Amino acid sequence: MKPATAKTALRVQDHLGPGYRVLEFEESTRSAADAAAAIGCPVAAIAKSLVFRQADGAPVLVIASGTNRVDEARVAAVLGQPIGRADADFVREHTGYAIGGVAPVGHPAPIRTLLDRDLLALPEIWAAAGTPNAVFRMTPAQLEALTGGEVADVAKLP
Ligand code: 5CA
Repeated sequence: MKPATAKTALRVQDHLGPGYRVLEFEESTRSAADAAAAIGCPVAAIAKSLVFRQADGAPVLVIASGTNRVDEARVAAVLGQPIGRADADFVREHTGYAIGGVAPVGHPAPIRTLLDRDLLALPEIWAAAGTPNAVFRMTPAQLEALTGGEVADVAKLP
């Protein structure tokens, strides 16, 4: 583990400023399970960034706890319109990042963002920072401030 060196991760570090530290791992942090294993944190503390496409074509970023599955019907209810999963090109076009590295900041244009209510109860969380082996740590309050996201009930019920 070392400070960020990849160009995209350094760009995320610039967006975040000196109050945050983007870390790069030798191991993959591409999935929530990978990231939790590399960091040594609970999978629930990984903030998964999932991009959906609204019926009107606009992107929506849902940031969910690593142990939750996103319930598309609940997301659609919040948005007031149906959604579908984004493909890799749509994700890159609207976030500037590849799947597995989608950071909650630094998108080419602002994206409506929903924050999984379950993340708010945790002392600290980790999110991707631009590449599939870069992450950074924040509190849930910091995630809210960084994204301007709306706290919502988006998780599939068990
Ligand atoms: N770096 C880790 C955690 S810090 C990370 O980015 N995890 S993630 O969960 O936010 O991003 C991977 C997510 O991308 C997966 O949860 C999955 O929902 C989504 N995904 C994976 N493959 C595809 C695909 N082919 N098309 C659309 N979404 C995908």
